[in-house]
Amino acid sequence: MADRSFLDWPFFSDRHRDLADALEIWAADTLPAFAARAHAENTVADATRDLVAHLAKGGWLRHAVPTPYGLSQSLDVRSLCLIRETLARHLGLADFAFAMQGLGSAPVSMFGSPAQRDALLPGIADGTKIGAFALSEPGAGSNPADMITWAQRDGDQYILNGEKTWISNAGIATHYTVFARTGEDGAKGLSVLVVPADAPGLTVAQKIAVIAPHPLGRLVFKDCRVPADSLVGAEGDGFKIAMATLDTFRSSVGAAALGFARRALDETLNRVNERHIGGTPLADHQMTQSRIADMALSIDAAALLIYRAAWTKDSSGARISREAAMAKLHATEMAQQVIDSAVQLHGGLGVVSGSPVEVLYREIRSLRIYEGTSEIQKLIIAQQTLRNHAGSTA
Ligand code: COS
Repeated sequence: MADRSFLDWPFFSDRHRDLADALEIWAADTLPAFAARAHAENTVADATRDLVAHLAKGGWLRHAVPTPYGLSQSLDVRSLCLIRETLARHLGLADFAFAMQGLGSAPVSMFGSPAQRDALLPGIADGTKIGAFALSEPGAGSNPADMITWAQRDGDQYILNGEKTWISNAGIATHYTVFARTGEDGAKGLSVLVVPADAPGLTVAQKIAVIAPHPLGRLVFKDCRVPADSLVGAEGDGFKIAMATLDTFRSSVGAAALGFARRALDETLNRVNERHIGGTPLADHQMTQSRIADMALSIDAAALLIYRAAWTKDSSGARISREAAMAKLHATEMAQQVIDSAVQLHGGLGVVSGSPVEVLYREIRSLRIYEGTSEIQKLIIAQQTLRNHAGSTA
């Protein structure tokens, strides 16, 4: 059982503690049944659909959308993080299914009109609709301002042409929030539209297989027509909507990494107590203890950064680009190292296909890339730090 003492930290209220406790029980009961299907390429899409349905039935997706369809007036980042951390500790694909419902619908949750919210969010919460966030393109990942997918206004419609890639839930989503250019070059010419999966002219051109199976793919838009009222916010708002969405969700990527790292530490603690070398448990060897200390310390440091960022967003509503970037950067990089130590302390068992730490070793890797690479997080932190310094000395 993972260390739960962090729930006593002042970042949380009783409703967060109750949420974490109830989800822990649900996850332990529900998720083991999904493990085999979740880890195989040919069953992962169906497993994700089923996980969305189960998460909805458990009421957990009501944390992924705001009131009146969800539980908080605006997305409660501490709840998002606690849910992602808990699900990731049990099953990476359950975290993925939850996170994509939130991320895929967030532009509508945060910036949509009442009609757009009514049309999409009840279905996201009850699992009858599946969301996806379509930002990256073959030539525009780290810098969305370079994107070239076009949405051309034509009377009461937009016509989309272009390509999106690395799109999570491609092929199983019912709705894509698609970022596209409606105007001038650069960040100010971008907009967001909600595109149903069955819109004529939209195809899933390729499914992409990755080291830890997830539904992922490439979308092609060829004269894809959607009603003009699919536009979220105003033309030109796209870049800001993307940044605001990522501001809310980046800490939660750190939280998923934290869940993976906590699971790796748990598995390792069991292993080093069971395994004896020269008649003494591995746990009694000082070199083991040195690794355990590093793992425990870096997990707590990451948790502090994540819940600091989440609490700051929830309590002030302000931008948390720097705090979220720190949380994501530190948590994902530390989790990679913690999991590597877990594999090392498991010895040969750590590299057996399908063993828990071997699965974690593959699961963690993409988190250092998606929703902004570690290098991008460093740029955000540095830019903000330099800006703050300039502001304080001006
Ligand atoms: N909320 C609202 N507006 C925001 C914002 C936020 N959280 N963050 C930035 N903006 C606004 C800024 O105020 C600025 O507006 P003005 O031009 O009106 O002043 C505009 O957006 C541009 O901001 P900034 O100059 O800080 O952006 P940069 O071009 O420097 O951004 C980074 C560069 C690297 C931060 C950005 O491109 C980024 O986050 N890239 C990674 C994208 C990513 O995660 N890709 C993965 C795909 S998702 S899986």
